Amino acid sequence: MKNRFLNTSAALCSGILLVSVAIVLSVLSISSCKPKNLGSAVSGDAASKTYVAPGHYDEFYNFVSGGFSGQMSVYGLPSGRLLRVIPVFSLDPEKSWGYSEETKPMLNTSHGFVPWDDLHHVELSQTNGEVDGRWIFANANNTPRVARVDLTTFRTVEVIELPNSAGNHSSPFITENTEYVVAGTRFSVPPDNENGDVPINTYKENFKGYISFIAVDKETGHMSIAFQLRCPGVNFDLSHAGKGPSNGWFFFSCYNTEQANTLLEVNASQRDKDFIMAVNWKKAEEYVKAGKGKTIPVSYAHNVWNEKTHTGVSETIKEVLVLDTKELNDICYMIPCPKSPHGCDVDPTGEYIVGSGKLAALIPVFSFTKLQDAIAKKDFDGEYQGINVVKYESALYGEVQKPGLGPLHTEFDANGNAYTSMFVSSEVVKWNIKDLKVLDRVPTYYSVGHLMVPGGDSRKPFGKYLVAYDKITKDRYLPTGPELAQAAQLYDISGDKMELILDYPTIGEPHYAQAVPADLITKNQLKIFKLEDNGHPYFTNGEKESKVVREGNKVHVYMTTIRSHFAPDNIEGIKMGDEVYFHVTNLEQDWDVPHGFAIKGAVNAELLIMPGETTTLKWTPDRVGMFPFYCTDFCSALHQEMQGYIRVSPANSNVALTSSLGGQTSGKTEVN
Ligand code: RUQ
Ligand code: CUA
Repeated sequence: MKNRFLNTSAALCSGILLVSVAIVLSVLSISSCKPKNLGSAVSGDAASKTYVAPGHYDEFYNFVSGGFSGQMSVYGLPSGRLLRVIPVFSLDPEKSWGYSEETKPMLNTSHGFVPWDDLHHVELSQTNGEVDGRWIFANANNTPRVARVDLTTFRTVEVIELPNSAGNHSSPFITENTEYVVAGTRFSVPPDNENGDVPINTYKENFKGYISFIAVDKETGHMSIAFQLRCPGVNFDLSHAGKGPSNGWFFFSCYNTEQANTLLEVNASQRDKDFIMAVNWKKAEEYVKAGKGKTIPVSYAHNVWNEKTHTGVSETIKEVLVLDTKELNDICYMIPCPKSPHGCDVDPTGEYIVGSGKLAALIPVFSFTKLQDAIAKKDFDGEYQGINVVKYESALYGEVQKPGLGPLHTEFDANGNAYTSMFVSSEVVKWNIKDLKVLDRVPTYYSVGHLMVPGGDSRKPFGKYLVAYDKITKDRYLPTGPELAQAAQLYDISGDKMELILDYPTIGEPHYAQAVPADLITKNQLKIFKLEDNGHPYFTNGEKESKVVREGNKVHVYMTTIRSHFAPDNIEGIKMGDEVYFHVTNLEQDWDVPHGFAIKGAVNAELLIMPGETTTLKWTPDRVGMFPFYCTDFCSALHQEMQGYIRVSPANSNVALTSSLGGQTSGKTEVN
């Protein structure tokens, strides 16, 4: 049985090898694809290192992208226990995200309601280059958006759409005081205000790559697009901000500098070197101040969660400020980087920039100091689309030789070491940043993508653990049909040698992840919403105020919920053709006492209402009859008693609109 799985895995691995990197691989052994000693990979004391006793807390929160699930999940480390799934660019029936009337606007875009996306990267906010536990940002790849999740509530509180973009992959990465979140487009396309109805093979003339600089308000976290850079039409893949001495710069990996528009697999792998684009964003800011930007008409959605009204508000923004990097050509410089770079990572000192060429047999490390010297001396090797190309050797600090196959991403510890994932050879390689010597390598199971060290892309990594996020798991778990669980693998990196200590399955396909010491988050947790602060327009301040109000064919139910009943719990006089809005206020003021609300036949999911909050479910009855509703969250010993009835009559009936609780008319009934 086991062998059969392993054989499939080997076949699959070599399939990947043959298709994507045949050229590089012909000289190298392909046997490294299948790790050999499965049995000996985990040592005896691994369990004690990951054991978090019942009733005890994990040391870190680990935020993990869900890839095509559009969600973010939260795990504890080192236990690997799943704590929560946060809907970001997705519907979530569990939390009524995207189903309640209040949350729908959060998923609005210029294309309308888009309740799905492909979430690849998460990035924690930083202060002085250190993770501060305030917010976590996430990207939507497909319909380009950036979201902000508030870590006091673990809720998505803002989503901004990106104009002039497609495939928002190089996103969202932040500067060291969270001044900006940046987002680079993966697909270059004709800009929104230019004619997009052009032959695809006019790529070279008509397609452009845009990078967005989203300003983040220090106090509130509110995002706004400060400016965009109009760049050559390449594919931007990943990025990271400079830090310390390189603060003020941003680095983006680019591929398809061939500007192919078909069969990129071959056509975008022609050049020996693509680029890392170095962006001087402080310079860009100066140009903005000096009025060098052009305001371009566009249309994009900006959705903000209002904490007072417990409601998302979507507004459409109609223009964006653009700086043209061809005209203002001291904003950007191209650094040649071998073979279709993917990851682009900056070490904790801010001096070293690591480019990971997917098809390269080495890892180049660039020096920020050398880059600055080269720029000052105009040590250029011509131009690329109007942008100066710095000579490779002039910016290069050195190369890590023979690191492994298919380098993708690099994270750092606090002791001057780097860890690079090797997709093709399925391993993590540890190397020293100063002397570029490989120090250790461990297998992953299998085909590792991103890596995560807590604080590993900040100025202050916490080290201790490394998590590898694997694309393929094959024989690691009990099989679950054609699709197997994706996985995270936890390594202890506190010693010289990396040691695998835990495997745990993940939700969706994990890409980037970040972790933060638990106390940075726990100290700020919001436990309830205060009733006295509730500014929802349909807030019901106590059972006495519960009521039903008819406005034409719309019926608003001002409902409250508290252990263990709804007020009102009997409603009559609803008619066919009515639209019923249940505005449910949870009157509880205790931590962890949500109530649910569900009604038979509702196409919407249930509601899950937090203490002190008001949430709305829209329901259109489709037949005459009796409709029970009930609480879906097991809230007390009498949870099963938490229920009610709604009577629906024919459109022409003259049953009066009434609502009651315990036989008493509940509040008033208004017919407007
Ligand atoms: S990606 S596995 Cu971040 Cu979309 Cu590299
Ligand atoms: Cu409220 Cu169950």
